[in-house]
Amino acid sequence: MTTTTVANVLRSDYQKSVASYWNNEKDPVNLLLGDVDGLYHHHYGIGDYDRSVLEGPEDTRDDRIITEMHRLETAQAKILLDHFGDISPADRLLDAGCGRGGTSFMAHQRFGCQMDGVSISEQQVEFANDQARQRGVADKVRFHFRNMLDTGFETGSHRGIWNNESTMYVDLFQLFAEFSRLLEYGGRYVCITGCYNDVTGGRSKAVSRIDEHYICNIHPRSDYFKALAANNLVPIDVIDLTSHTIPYWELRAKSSVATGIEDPFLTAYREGSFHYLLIAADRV
Ligand code: GPP
Ligand code: MG
Repeated sequence: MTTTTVANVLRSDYQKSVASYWNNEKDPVNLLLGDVDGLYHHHYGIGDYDRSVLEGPEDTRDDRIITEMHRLETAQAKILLDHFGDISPADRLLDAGCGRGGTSFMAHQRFGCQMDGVSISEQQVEFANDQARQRGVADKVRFHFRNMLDTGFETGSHRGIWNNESTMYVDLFQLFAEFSRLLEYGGRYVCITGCYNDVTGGRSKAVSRIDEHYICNIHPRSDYFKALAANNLVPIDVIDLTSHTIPYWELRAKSSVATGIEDPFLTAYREGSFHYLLIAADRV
């Protein structure tokens, strides 16, 4: 890919509608949390929250809740990055569906590696590149307006790739075919995702409400493993994070930045129709 124009990045009306959603997204649930320390995330949190944030002086309570939610979201990204093992400054990593870049900056800080992030939202790419300039890392951390199904990067160019809650926008077979092409032999793929439970049956009502809210298409758990196997990606770790993300949603439901999607997440997780899963796989 030599030029990135709207026409060759956004290939379908569906992709255009997803791009439009993210180009217009300015929700305090993401911006106020990002303002805490300048890492802007588009994913959820992991771990228990400090119950004391719900007590104490009322005038500072909401700020303390927001800071605590942000801490849990950063902990989630840390767990994702923990699964890359040793990454050196010479290695190149790809953040597929990078949002405003939070996880990419954490990876660069930790590994000193070269980072590429791709998003089909021009606003997110611009925001993330501004952040890279402000942080003085724009020579090493670059965000591109590109489609993760067809990135235009060279074959075998990346040591690791992740999706932090972005796989529900794409066909997994197409996605993993592209990642299989991009990863060097022995390269690592990691994703954290919400997927529905094959065992309880099809998409539950709560899962459908999540799909509708984000204009996404949550996949069944089984699809991940079929699509990985079809593309020479061999799982090494599969971790069910469901019980670890429920506290985040409970806290978020009590915060001033709740968006209304908290109940469907809590219902879906508690009824067992939906899992919060981490998958790590190696390219063979
Ligand atoms: C958005 O994060 C995440 C998604 C659109 C993926 C859906 C995730 C699943 C696990 C199904 P965000 O931080 O932008 O969302 P919000 O604005 O609700 O915080
Ligand atoms: Mg968020």
